[in-house]
Amino acid sequence: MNNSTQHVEANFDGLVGPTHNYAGLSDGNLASKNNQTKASSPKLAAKEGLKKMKALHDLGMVQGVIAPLARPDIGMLRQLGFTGDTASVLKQAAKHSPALLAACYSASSMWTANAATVSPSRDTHDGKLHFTPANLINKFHRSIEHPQTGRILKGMFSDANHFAHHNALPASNYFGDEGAANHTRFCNEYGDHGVGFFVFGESAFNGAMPKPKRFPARQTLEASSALARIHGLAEDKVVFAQQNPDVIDAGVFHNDVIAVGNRDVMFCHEHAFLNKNDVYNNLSTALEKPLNVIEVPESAVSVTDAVGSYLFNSQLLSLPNGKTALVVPRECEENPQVADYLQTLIASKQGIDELLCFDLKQSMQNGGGPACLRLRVVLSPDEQTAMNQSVIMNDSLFSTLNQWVDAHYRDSISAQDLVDPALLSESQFALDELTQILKLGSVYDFQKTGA
Ligand code: SUG
Repeated sequence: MNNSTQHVEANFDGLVGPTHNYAGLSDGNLASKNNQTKASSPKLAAKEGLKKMKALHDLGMVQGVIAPLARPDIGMLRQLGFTGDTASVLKQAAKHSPALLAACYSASSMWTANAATVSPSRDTHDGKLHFTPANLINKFHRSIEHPQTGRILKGMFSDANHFAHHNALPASNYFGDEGAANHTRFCNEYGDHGVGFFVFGESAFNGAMPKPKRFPARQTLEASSALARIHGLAEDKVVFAQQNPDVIDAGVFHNDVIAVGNRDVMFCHEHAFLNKNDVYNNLSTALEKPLNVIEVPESAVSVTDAVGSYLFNSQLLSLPNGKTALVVPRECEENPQVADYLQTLIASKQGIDELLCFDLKQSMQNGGGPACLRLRVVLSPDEQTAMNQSVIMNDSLFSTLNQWVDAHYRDSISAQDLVDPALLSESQFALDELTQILKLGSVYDFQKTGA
């Protein structure tokens, strides 16, 4: 039996894929819409992400890598009626539906906060660490992620004595599930029994509950409830809360754009939740101690500035030196209100001791900040030993992955490049090599993806 203080929270970041591009695919995600016509740089994007991973590893955190999905999804394009050889499939899709081609090319799996909901073994009925890949049903380009995501997670956490993998929830709007972006775990020590905090945007079955009017609510109460049941969480250790529909309409498409939690701290905007006082009280009751809520008032940082800077899409980390760090994107330093607020926050010693700032512009331009890029997994020492060691960041993996990116990634991709069959073969070649670097086994079904 492992001691509760020996458990760690590991961050598994999505490695940006070789087809990273901007296509305006996410209604309700303002950055995605605003950068729709920009050229992307897959090489820069992957390197920005790798730098963040390496920096966290250097600080003594357990940091892992999640492989990107194989894109384009030629199998899906064929399923949708495009025929012939691969080049012909790409050409027909580009002619008849550029949006569909872009959707099947999206490197959106990089935002691994949406990969799955994860419940640590200490919280589950059978003492195993549970994973449910998110169905991401609200956006077509994301709804096609979960089968491959599930295979990759199994390639990383394969030991059935320790790890339990579930199928994604049914592919219906009733069960819209966005994974860890709408789920946070609070606890005392990571190895103590924690509280599962599930935040939904609307109820699919109860039409009387409030809903956003302008943009979609991606997570339903019904999905969140099913996840808590499937993972076998104790009822008194689960709290459900509804996102404020007005903030969804202001561009907060996931809860992790307006709130972040770690251990017994929640850093959030005052307008994040409906019935916020009940939410805070319920969390404290389930936690069996007062939750430290660091609530940012609209007068200090408006919801608009929070969405523009991604202040709350930060990582709240317990560093091995005992300090708590907030990992923010560079955009927070560039916004004067947010930068001022952050200085006050650190000086006020409310539970966040230092700031770490990263340039993640390539991901930010598609609406993905530091917190979107990582999936948190609390691991006991035994689970750390049992998992695939080749996905854990260290100096050697950092240098191998940088060389791999240099060898295979393009400097730039625009919409017209998506029809180029060479981009597909370059991506397939790169990912084939990656499965060997990360010892993942055959997680990509290239035949089905048509490469
Ligand atoms: O689902 N963007 C992603 C961003 C996900 C951010 N994740 C979290 N908040 N956890 C999304 O909206 C844009 C793709 C494009 O437009 O090319 C996109 O999918």
